[in-house]
Amino acid sequence: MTKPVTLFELAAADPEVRFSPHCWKVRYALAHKQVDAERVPWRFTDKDAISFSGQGLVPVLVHGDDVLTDSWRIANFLETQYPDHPALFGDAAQPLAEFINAWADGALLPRIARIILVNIHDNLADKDKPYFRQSREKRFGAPLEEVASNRPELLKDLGAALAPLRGVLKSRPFLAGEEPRYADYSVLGMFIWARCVSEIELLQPDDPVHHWRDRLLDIFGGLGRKAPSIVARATA
Ligand SMILES: N[C@@H](CCC(=O)N[C@@H](CS)C(=O)NCC(=O)O)C(=O)O
Repeated sequence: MTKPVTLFELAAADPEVRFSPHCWKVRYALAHKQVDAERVPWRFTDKDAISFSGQGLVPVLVHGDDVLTDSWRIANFLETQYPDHPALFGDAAQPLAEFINAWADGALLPRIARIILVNIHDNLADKDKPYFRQSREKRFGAPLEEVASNRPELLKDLGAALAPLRGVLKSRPFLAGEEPRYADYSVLGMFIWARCVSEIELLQPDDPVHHWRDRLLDIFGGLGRKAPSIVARATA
């Protein structure tokens, strides 16, 4: 019997705009595993709604009686729970996917955050704005507008940080090889995050990373490309 699955996802003022990179990793992991989930919008300040998980961050996945937090742990849980569904990690690649996930979180997330912080703020529900401003200004040590002020420099820095990914994608279509797996989704989450809340284009059109992102936006019936966003884009 299939178990009921619920995913709590970070939402902007528009509840359809679900922009968290970590939640997107889980959306892709669920799609890859062919597991349906009820998706519940959650706001930064709705801490009570997920207090049952023992912490205050999303994604939170409720799977039958199990409550899971942290996208990496959720991916591992899904892989174990659904061994007969398409493999998220494949062969012995799980430790490598863990590294990629850590690289995306450590090297890409803070760089992209600096670029889109103000856009995120402006698209939050009003009740979330003071919390976001205060917590992120503390984290980045400056007013949001100041953190994002030198955008050309920040984009250049992001471009340089993407060099390892760019190199790999010159010789294969996906990080995981011929087919996409969790390693790809953990990096893609960062780009969908930006796409949901900002018009800023992070990648040059001729960048192999741009083409890789396009391929991933189109899989699973255009899951990423069709993601509700504050920006009106062609989805075809
Ligand atoms: N390592 C966690 C990170 C989760 C995380 O930082 N989630 C953010 C949304 S992207 C959050 O819930 N933030 C709530 C807050 O800042 O209060 C994961 O991979 O799931």
